[in-house]
Amino acid sequence: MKETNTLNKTTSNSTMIDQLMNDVDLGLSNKEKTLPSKYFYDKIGDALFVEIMHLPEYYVTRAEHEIFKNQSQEIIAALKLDPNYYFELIELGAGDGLKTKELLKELNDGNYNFDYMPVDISQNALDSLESDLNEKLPDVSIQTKQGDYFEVLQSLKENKKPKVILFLGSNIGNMDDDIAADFISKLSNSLQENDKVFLGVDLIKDAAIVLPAYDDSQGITAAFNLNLLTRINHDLDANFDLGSFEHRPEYKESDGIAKSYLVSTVKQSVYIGKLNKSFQFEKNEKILMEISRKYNDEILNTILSDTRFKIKTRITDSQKYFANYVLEL
Ligand code: AVJ
Repeated sequence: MKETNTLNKTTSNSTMIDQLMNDVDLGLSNKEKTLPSKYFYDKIGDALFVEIMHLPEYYVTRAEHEIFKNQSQEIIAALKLDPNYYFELIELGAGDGLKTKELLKELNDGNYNFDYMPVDISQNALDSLESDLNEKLPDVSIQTKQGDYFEVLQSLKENKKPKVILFLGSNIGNMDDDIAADFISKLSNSLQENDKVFLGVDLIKDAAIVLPAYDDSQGITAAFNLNLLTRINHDLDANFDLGSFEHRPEYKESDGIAKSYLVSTVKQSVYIGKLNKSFQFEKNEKILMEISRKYNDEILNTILSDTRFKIKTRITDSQKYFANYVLEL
């Protein structure tokens, strides 16, 4: 049975701009300037991220894709799915759904009874995912929802249908540990006893592997970061000079956190029309654009410690670069 629903957008365009205004003002007024990475994903950002996922240096997607391709039966078993029982398969930050499609195909072939509900900040990404799935897996029922992760928590509580939540791609890594713990705790309080979470995280490893993933030789990741300045220029009538900001990622295995900065190469002032405000940049002053946290069992257990979740199992790729954890209440 196929069912589509495009009417349940949670964020209209104007409130998205209002939020962007507010977040940019806050971030650039901070002593250590920062901009929220969730705004990377406009039309150009979505396309650049698809390119990132195919970069030779960006092992993250490939490692998780390998798990979904080679171990989909293990995933289904670990989640204790049963063709006789209905569930909602809800994916937070679905993007292009590349890995999920492997699982959807397996579930479809096995006659599992479910609805697929991808959530994403980008309506554009959801539209392409929906038409792609309608073409490739026409029997899978899909209902898309636009919004950020926190916005979907409320809607999870609204029905008591059995749920499997997919939170893949190390998307959780964009949150610092306190925010991740708060989010996971709220998520656990939105679910019922037998619901499951399938959480994909990038594992802590050598800087020689992690750093190039955020500093590719073709400069796609640099363009991805700079594109947020272009978006702010466009959406908030700002005058960032893209030629005077340089992409600089940092990662130390001892922290386990990759950080992407844009560095102002000159002392300069940037005017943001919609805020009617100027922001001063010293030469070499940095804007923190994104954190990409890497994990191990201990870090994940700390994040889970104040939540109702327990780690049930973990599945890794052949190189042990990436792990998918089953979390249970
Ligand atoms: C989609 C958040 C998992 O942090 O690795 C990739 C985003 N940024 N290259 C990541 C990203 C730069 C990605 N996540």
